[in-house]
Amino acid sequence: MMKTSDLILGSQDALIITDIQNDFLPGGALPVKDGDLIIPVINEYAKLFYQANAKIVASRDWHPLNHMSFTAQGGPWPPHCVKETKGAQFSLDLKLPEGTEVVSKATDPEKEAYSVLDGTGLNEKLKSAGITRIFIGGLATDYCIVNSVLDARKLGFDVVVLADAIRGINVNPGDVDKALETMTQNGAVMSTLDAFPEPETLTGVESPVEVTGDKPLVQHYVKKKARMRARGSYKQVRRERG
Ligand code: VGL
Ligand code: ZN
Repeated sequence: MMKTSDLILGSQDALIITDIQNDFLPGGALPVKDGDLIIPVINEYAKLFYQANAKIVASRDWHPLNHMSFTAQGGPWPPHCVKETKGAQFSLDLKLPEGTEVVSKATDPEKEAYSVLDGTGLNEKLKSAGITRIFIGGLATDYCIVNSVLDARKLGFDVVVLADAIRGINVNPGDVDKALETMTQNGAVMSTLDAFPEPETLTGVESPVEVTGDKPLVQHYVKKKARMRARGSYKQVRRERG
């Protein structure tokens, strides 16, 4: 676990939220047990990182209908996260701040890609934004998370795994424990929300304003004046349709 003093966030940090999509949640095509329980925790992290002017990335598994990972093509998984379907949409409970970068992965029918850094262009984007440290949470520990963490370490990022914001599949018992061990052995460190320094006091918290149709779902949080930036209040990104 990390010391609080090492967890002061800034613009060199990125939060990567992986695959909080309907199909990976209870009721979905490939549900991760208790996957929904991490969503409120991830929302808290998103607020914290937004206030710190850190970069926020949300990945989505985004498969073509004939993806090689599906059983019909001889793969291990039932069809899931087929692009532009309801199952591939982010959970409505996930509150993504305005400015969140959405990254689609495993879009090539011929190739599995669990890592958010595999063929997505994200490495280049993070590097050119001056990001040196990534914090990662989401689904699933034993696939997306572990593979993303290993890639991130190879690419030279410091990596913090948000241990209270991940859940795994455990196709074989012990897969999640093995993934955690692999990540730490490769230099990732674990942390939890309570280890982070207190966030700035919010001066004007309002309820989210939900708008149907093509308008964004907006969350207004006014940052403290001293930390105000041009982009202004906390807003939730618009969701993809379809
Ligand atoms: C994933 C199973 C199937 C993941 C993707 O990214 O964690 N897991 N497809
Ligand atoms: Zn997949």
